[in-house]
Amino acid sequence: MTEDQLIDLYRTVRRIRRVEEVTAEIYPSDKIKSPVHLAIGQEHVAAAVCAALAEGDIVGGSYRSHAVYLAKGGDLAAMMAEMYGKDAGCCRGKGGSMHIGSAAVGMVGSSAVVATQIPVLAGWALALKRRAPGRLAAAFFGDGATEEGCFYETLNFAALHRLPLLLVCENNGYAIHEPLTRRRAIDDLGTVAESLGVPAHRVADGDVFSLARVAAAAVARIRAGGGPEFIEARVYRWREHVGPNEDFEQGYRSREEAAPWMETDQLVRLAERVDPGRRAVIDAEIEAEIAAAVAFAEAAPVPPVGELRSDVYA
Ligand SMILES: Cc1ncc(C[n+]2csc(CCOP(=O)(O)OP(=O)(O)O)c2C)c(N)n1
Ligand SMILES: [Mg+2]
Repeated sequence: MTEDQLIDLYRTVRRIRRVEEVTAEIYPSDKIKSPVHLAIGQEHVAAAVCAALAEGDIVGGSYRSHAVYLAKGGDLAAMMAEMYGKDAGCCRGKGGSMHIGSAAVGMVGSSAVVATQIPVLAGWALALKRRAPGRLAAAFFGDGATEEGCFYETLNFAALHRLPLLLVCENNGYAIHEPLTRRRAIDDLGTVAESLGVPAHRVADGDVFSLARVAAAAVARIRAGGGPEFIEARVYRWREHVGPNEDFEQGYRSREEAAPWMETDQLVRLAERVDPGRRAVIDAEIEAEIAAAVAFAEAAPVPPVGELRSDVYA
């Protein structure tokens, strides 16, 4: 990784972390008009993967997609306005946190229906294969998504047709409150992908540098026509499934279980490698950008009533 790539990656992860921490602070005020699923603790996956992507590549994710949107270059003020339900939001205030997207940066959208982004991104991969060889689509999803039928159907189809599709599984070990160990007999999700003909790579400790390396290599092979690949990044969700708080008192998981993941915070590991002076400048720029985005969202008007039925298909 070059010095510039390291600094970019630090900036991206730090920016996402701080955006979500500020989102969590604002949330109790009820100014944010949709539920928030925070990626705090696992935001480096989207950052490391998107660092390997180009502008013309397409991404999409689940309801937990602030990181994907921001890492792909999505406008922060438009995302904040979206969460506030404002007309200036990236989806005109009609999607909210769970359904962010931006055609301008190739983020086709996020779906709250578990795993449904996977076939949608495969459709994009098919279109790109036919119309824009060399470009690819990347689907971001959780471990729970690998239990849905459309996951298997899509991987089979993608492998058969050698689609330029990168499958990124953010395995945080839980689907809401249910641990992976109570849902599957095996915990190596890559073997599931491989059984369908999709080469798989596992980053078992979620290490951001390994992830960046694995993602860059997979992206290069996919661009060259090698067909779909699957990356399983083992990570940990620091906050509750949905909402701004910690949830270690709820009884389904413990702070002790979280501790090793927090001790190896990938943001800190990145920060340690960046010159402190340089870091201070970046951090200040991020804080200023976030403050401006929040002010923008607060001041922006809600959509006019006449807009109620526009862009609504059913
Ligand atoms: C098809 C479908 N079934 C169930 C739900 C309810 N649900 C919402 S989030 C979730 C857990 C998904 O877990 P995972 O894919 O691991 O993602 P994570 O929240 O951990 O990022 C479930 C079951 C849903 N939204 N869609
Ligand atoms: Mg999960």
